[in-house]
Amino acid sequence: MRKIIHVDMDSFYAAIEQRDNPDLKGKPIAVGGSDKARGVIATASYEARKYGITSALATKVAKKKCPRLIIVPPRFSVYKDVSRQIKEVFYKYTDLVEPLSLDEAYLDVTENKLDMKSAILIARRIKEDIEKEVNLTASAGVSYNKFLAKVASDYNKPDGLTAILPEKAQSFMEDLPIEKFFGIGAATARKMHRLRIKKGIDLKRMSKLELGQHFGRSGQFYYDIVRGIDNREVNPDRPRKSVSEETTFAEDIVLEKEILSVLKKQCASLSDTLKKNNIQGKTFNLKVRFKNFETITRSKTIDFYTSDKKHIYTSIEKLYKALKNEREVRLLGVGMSNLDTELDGKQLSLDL
Ligand code: DCP
Ligand code: MG
Repeated sequence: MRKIIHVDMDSFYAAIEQRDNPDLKGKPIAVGGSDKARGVIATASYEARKYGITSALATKVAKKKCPRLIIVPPRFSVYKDVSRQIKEVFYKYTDLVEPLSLDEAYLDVTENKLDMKSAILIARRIKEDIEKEVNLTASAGVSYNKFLAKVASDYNKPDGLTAILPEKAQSFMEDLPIEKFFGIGAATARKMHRLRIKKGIDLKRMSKLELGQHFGRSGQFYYDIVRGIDNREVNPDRPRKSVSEETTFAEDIVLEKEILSVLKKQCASLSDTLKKNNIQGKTFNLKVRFKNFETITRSKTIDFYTSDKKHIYTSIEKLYKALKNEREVRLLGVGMSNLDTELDGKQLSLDL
């Protein structure tokens, strides 16, 4: 099961304007074009949202809803800089980062650079790092797929942190009002209301066929997501630097035969992942953690790229044997770095 985090900054453009101009703090403001130039609102501060000011609303209409609304012209280069800074925070934890816009991204932290087990803890750290780095708040959602993580980040905005655990996903989705489903826009929500679909549970009562008849191909998507099914992968926007597999044992192991058999399985699985993603590598990495948590790593670089499981295992086996280890082992990991990332996703697989 994967661990996915979705991070979304709170009232992004407006929060930056309030951060940089103390006069705007605590006030209803909106970033956008002026009413005289037929402008529209890009986003509004949470103080302004109470008056019904939302993205894409005509500034003229917004001013009517809230006469003391302060309109601030956008400063896109500043927003881009902040966006770069928050991405650097994400990359501290994983290279599997898929930005959706300047202010939000999916992260796959199933394996992460800090070896942290709890995705909720990572999400909390990311929120703290962002606050420290750029002095703004973000909301985060944690779950086992993209859809649920996205719904979760939106659930308790601003400054929220919501996790949807696997055992809670069904009831969470059943209770969720359908307009809160990411991907169901206002028009679809109205159509669903006409069909008496108000919450996830109503959607769940519809068969795949019925949903298909009413909503076409999207119907199939709705059928899956209301059941917490979403197999989309996090597509990183920059090439991966390494791929790895690791296992922590319930009970420490010491027999070389047993250790080598685990490493062999890990190499096979690593080779599968590499092939599936069309990646090859030149550097093999072995990681061993002992009973006392002491961790060592060993690597070997060869002069050609490979994803072949025999090549990988031969090197890993040599690296392990060279340790002449006699201590109890609690974790084993194998990985490849120095990747031929030119291939990453760009070339068709040659599986025949
Ligand atoms: N944006 C825009 N026009 C839109 C929607 C958004 O220009 N129709 C811009 C302004 C937002 C930014 O993109 O600040 C991020 O969009 P979000 O949907 O994440 O909205 P906010 O971050 O502003 O608010 P929230 O706290 O709801 O995420
Ligand atoms: Mg946002």
